[in-house]
Amino acid sequence: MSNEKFYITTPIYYPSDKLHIGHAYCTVCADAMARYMRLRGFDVMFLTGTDEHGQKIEDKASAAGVSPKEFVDSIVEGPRGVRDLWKLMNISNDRFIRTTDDYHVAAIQKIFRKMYDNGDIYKGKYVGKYCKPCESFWTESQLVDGKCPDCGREVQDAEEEAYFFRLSKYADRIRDLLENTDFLEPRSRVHEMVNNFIEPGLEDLCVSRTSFTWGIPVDFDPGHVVYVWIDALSNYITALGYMNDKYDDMDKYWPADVHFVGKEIVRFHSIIWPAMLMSLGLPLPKKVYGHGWLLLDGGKMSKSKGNVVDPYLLAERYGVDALRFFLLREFPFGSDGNFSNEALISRINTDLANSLGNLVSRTVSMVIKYFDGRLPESYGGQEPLDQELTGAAGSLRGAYQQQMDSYSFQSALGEIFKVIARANKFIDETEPWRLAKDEANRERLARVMYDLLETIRICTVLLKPFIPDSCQKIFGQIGAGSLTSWDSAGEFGALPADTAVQKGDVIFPRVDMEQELRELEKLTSHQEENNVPPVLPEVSIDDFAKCDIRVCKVLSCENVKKSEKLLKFTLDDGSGVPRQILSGIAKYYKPEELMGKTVAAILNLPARKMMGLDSNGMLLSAVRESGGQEELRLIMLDDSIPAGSRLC
Ligand code: ME8
Repeated sequence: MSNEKFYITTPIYYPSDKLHIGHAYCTVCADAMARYMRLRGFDVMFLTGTDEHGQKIEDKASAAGVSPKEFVDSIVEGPRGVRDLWKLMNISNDRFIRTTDDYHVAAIQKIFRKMYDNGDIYKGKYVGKYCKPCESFWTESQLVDGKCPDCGREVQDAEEEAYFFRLSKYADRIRDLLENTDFLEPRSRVHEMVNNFIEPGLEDLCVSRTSFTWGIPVDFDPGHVVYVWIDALSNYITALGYMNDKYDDMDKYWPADVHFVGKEIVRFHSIIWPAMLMSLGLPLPKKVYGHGWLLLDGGKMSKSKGNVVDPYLLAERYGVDALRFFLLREFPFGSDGNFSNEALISRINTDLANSLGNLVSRTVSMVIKYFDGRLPESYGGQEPLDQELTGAAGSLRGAYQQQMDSYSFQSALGEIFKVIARANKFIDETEPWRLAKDEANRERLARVMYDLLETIRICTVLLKPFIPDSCQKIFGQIGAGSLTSWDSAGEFGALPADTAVQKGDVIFPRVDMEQELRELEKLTSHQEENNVPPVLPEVSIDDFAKCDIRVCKVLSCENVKKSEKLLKFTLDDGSGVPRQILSGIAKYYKPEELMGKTVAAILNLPARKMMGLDSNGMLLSAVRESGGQEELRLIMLDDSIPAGSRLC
């Protein structure tokens, strides 16, 4: 057993929407890696979590009519939220960080101050462009065709007093790190970083905002909140106890052995993150691995395109291990891959049901049939055919380790399935059913069965990081007992001679491709139609009763000058004094359509100023996203209800 440590992280997910299969991809890969290192005897720390601040969340929460914290709570902790998804996918993370956790918030304030005190953060003026969906600042020269270089969307002008991080100071060290070490993999990503970001000259980075409040306040200048990427990247150290007392694992686990990240956030992890660590005087992570994307019909899966694939649906239908296996077996980790239901079902059928499942069930059935479930103690010697199989199984661990150590999950599985294919062929070649006809072949038959069971055992030990639950079932069926360790997979012949097997359920049922494709089609379109956000955490009836929601009549409605969004309403709320409310619904209604209508408004919200005008309350509307578009309708009530009536 080694006591060496291994610290692995996933990106922390942005809980602006429910996670999709693309998000599950990286976490499943990281989980396989963490389990593999544990199998090897390493002391593993596997961290994942959620990145919960920023303007996008603030906007989404306000559209949903809840506070940002309530909004993120519902997606992180709520039913079918982030935590539930990781539980479902059998993710074995040791720690889960939320950037709204108190210890993280306090640590970020200290980290910011430390970089300010050492002169790496200074106050200046930000003039540039901002991409709201990516929460990224860009200079004019970094834009591609005037648009965000990451996502290709429109950017907006931004100018304000802000704090800056002296990224430029670290340009040479970062270039050296990228070009002369194997810090960033795959290597193709190095050229991308150097050509696109280092060559044009690294500029200082704007690291605070004043235009919204949902972030961690700079404690010595509270109008500013810390730029969300400074907050998010630091999770990798705050979750170990850096600048906080919640944990005390920095010495033990830092630096990270590997950060797994999607390719679009490699820039943050391979340029900004090492520069921050240099500024803090901390060692750098050993590696950043930028994996590819799961594509759907050739494009990135994203909620705004309305083309996401729901991992719940697939895991519940085919089993968690089948889904995990597909993600790890089908796509090379460093490149993009196209997701399709056909590919998923075909993998389940060929590799799991036909190759592995069949090998296990045929072998176990034969041991039961020919030896009443228990092998004898003495066998005949090995023949060349046996040696071919046992040689392949005996050397599998080495080939597998080489692939796993370079994060080539697909190839590691490829090595295992070569041996499984060899074992299935071995059954056809040795024809145990013919051997069984003659008592004189009993020792030969026992040898064949033993070779098969032992091959299955070795393959199953090495499959544990990928399909852990199924492996336990296979171990149970082949009578592996406690012989499931890494050491036991290094040599052929560890299984005791008189091993006993047990018939069990079919581990990987075959899937009817045609029928399933039809079903999935139906289910997915049904899901799209019902694309409703999660239910928020409960509130008490007393809290609800504090909301004063009234029936109002629209006395007048007009556009607000210079605003594309706002309509100005004058309402009869039954009090006899006209009430003015501004509402951002100009995109959905023409003012004349709303004259005289009976609507609902919450009256006891704090007054707000918008475009210099007072707004005293909020009109209630129904909001829904469909195909990436937001649809909104005002709540209209029966005209016979008098103004001023309370809704309860
Ligand atoms: O980027 N295929 O969060 P996020 C593969 N909060 N990976 C995909 C994918 C797809 N179709 N779609 C998304 C963030 N991902 C930040 C991280 S870390 C300090 C902060 C991956 O929820 C994506 O590449 O937008 C990224 O690595 C991860 O999901 C989280 O994305």
